[in-house]
Amino acid sequence: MESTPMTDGFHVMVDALKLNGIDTIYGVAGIPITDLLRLAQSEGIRYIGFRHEQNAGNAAAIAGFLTQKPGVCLTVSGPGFLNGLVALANATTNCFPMILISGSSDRSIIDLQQGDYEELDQLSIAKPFSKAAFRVNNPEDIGVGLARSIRAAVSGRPGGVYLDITAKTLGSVLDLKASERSLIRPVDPAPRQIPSPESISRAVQLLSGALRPLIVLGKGAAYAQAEVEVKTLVEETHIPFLPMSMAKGLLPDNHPQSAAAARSYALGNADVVVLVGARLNWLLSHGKSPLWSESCQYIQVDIDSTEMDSNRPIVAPVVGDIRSSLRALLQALKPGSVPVRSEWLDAIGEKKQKNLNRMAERLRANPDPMNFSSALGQVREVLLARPDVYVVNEGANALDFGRNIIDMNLPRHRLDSGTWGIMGIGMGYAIAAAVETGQPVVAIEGDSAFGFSGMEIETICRYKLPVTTVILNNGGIYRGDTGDGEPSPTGFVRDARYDKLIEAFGGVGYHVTNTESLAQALQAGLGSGRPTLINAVIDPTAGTESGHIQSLNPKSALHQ
Ligand code: ADP
Ligand code: TZD
Ligand code: MG
Repeated sequence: MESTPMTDGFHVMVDALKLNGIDTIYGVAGIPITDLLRLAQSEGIRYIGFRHEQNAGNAAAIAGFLTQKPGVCLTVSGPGFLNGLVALANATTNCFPMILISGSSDRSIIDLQQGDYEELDQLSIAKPFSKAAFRVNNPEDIGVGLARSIRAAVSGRPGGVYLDITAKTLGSVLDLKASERSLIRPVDPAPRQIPSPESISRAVQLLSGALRPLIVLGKGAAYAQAEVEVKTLVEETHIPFLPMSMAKGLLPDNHPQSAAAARSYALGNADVVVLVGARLNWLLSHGKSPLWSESCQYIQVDIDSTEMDSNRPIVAPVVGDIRSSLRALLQALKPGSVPVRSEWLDAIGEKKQKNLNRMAERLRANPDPMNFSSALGQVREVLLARPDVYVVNEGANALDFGRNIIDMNLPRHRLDSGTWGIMGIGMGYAIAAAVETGQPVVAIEGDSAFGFSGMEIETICRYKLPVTTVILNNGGIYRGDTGDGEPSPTGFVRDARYDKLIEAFGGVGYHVTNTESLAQALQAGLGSGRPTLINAVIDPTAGTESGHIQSLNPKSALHQ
């Protein structure tokens, strides 16, 4: 008698991933997923193995941001899952589509709390940190589980999805025919969402009465790949624009209508603001004074209707996907329906020039030791000639100075701490940017920020990725210690040689103490395409506590 061809959960999972065009997986191996990773690799899926799940998860999340396809991270059960959870939560917070797939131990043991290897009720734990969470208990349900995860990750407001797959499911056998029938490739998982005509009329009406209009571009517009629509809107209406940090490059930072160098002036004086894929959260002072005028009125373009009125009343909510919404808006705007207010443009232009001159002066100064401006001034010069380079940036001063000093020319080329202001995204984001795009990456890192994911330098060397990490090393969180005695809560080892770390794994390290050698090392790193780490020594007294967000830092009233 002929036997029925059989397969197992491992194979079904790999087939489901392949069917859905998942060509790269980020993760850390172990029970019960090791064989899954081996099989995926042998079936042509690229597997990037990390040293810690949080970094693998961050890589998956930013892959999702870059590609509009959910980035996939695979982790082991219990602690491996928990390590990945911060990245899942960060993806959800930032609206990046990712799927965290974790193996899990035996349900019956977990539910009776009988103490299994890496036992944890993962599904319940993941729920509050994810946009959606599912568990697959049978191999024939893997197809449904992955299809629902993909839809949840990319439809509407994107986010992190948790998919729990039990060890038993992976190991179970099933009929090959049944397995083939069970696979699903979701049709149109992120459908266009056309805004209502009334919402467009309301927006046009508000804009036509504006005296000092402003467009604020957020990373939602970058994710939506709306650069063509954004450019048309900005250039046809002559409205000045302000990019949030990860929206830099949607239009080049040197665009004449950019109000970035006159940020406070533009926000403080605008009377009608169009928010395009940007939330009025802490990064925009919740729309409140003194940054904003009390009388400012908002048009908000967002795919998530519940975002409206979250901080300030939204007079003209436009709920839809950004590309469709901007197209509808452009169609409704007749030539001249937004009057050009030259006084407004001139005032912004004047303020901008003053601030740019001031910055140029700071960038030109060449103090010894280097400070943030002088070091980043060199990085800026080198990168001006390399718009193709992806820039990753985290830290406090290293982040705030980096955002202002480094100009971007292309969309989605700046990846940073984002909505949470989180440390630890650096190496994960850098690795995924290199893997997903094949382009060179420069990671501009505070020395503290780097430490959160620094061990992935080995991963960068192992996969020979074209990543140059520049550590702005001021010897601590915000600043370094200068006295003797017990280390302060913010200080690290003085004169730390981070450049030697990368040498342990065969990469190239530079220790630089002046601007000239910093520029040379960066050129060399970019030119070689080899894993490079530049330890740039910064004056330990150069930074300010909490960088540019000191106002958010409560201080003890009794201490001083
Ligand atoms: P930023 O930090 O740059 O200000 P946010 O992360 O606060 O940006 O805001 C991004 C917004 O973009 C979110 O409210 C999200 O719902 C929205 N968004 C994401 N993708 C789309 C899309 N395709 N169309 C419309 N809105 C989107
Ligand atoms: N932990 C996490 C996960 N995220 C955080 N944001 C912090 C801690 C607190 N924090 C900041 O907000 S910035 C920062 C920490 C620890 C590091 C600042 O030091 P740095 O940058 O060396 O990276 P500068 O250039 O010295 O300011
Ligand atoms: Mg530091």
